[in-house]
Amino acid sequence: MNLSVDDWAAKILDGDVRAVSRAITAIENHATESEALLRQLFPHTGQAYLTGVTGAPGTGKSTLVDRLAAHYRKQEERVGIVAVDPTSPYSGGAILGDRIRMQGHAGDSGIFIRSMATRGFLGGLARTTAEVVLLLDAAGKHQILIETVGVGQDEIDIVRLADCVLVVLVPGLGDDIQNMKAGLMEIGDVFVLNKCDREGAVRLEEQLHAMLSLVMPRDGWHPTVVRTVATENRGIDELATAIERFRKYFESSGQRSRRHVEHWKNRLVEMLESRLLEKVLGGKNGEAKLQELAATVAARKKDPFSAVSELLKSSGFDD
Ligand SMILES: Nc1nc2c(ncn2[C@@H]2O[C@H](COP(=O)(O)OP(=O)(O)O)[C@@H](O)[C@H]2O)c(=O)[nH]1
Ligand SMILES: [Mg+2]
Repeated sequence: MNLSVDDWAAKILDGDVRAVSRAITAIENHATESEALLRQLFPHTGQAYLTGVTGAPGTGKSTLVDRLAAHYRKQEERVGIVAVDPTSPYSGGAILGDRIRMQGHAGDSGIFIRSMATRGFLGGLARTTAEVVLLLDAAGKHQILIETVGVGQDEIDIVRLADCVLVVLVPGLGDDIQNMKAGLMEIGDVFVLNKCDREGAVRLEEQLHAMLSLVMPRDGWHPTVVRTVATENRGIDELATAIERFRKYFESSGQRSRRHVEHWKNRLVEMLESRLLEKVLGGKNGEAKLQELAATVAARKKDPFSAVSELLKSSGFDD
């Protein structure tokens, strides 16, 4: 396929699967045309509703996403799924597992599923994911589901880009709320207690409510708690309703647009950072230059302040 950026963008706006897939690859490879594409597509974005799904590995995020997707498809909503998982099994064997599980949707052109490769440095994953989400938005997906393991800051940054954040918990396995990452507690708009077919669901729910009562309601919203058994499709309608309620609340209270401004503020800073880094340390000698300067500083032959000034000056910035 040898398309001009204009034709490529037009195909994406049409929801053409191959054009979308190619664009994701371009984004992942940091290819120059991805920026040109996203510039053209940007005015057509902002329509999709983004739901982030996070929680420890094995809590059933993929299963939930799959069931939610099926729920939305029944309502004729087009769905995009972006699965991010920094652990290696996901980008190897588990991708296959996901594909198999998602096979129920094979042949349904209203659903697009992509597992993200976790490569790149300097927080590249959050950026890549955000760009892929823009792309799916432009391609006409109504609902975009973003799955990520809730382990680190990067993952938290990823779900932050969502309009609604689901935090998935499961009973048992010593998986006490007390051990839960504080960061996760703060970002959940809806808490999903999955695997409620297991023992300990009631105890977990009690713990969660106790914990939530201590957390200040964020933007006037008290997080909803929904019980599910994803494998049996139980609680999925209730979950979709909870997401919808949150959406209505957020849209009517003006919080959604405030969240979007906050999001773009962070993104602009990130983009600026990465552009500056690219200017200063990009290119094929960047890594070597950094290594050499770092060694000089570590050996106390130069102070770090002078090292940074030197880098800035060498890239044409006045210090
Ligand atoms: N018993 C039970 N198992 C579930 C439930 N939801 C998912 N599972 C299983 O838990 C395992 C991990 O699910 P997966 O969706 O891959 O979790 P993820 O790592 O969070 O994406 C799989 O074997 C699922 O079949 C549930 O509600 N009950
Ligand atoms: Mg998964």
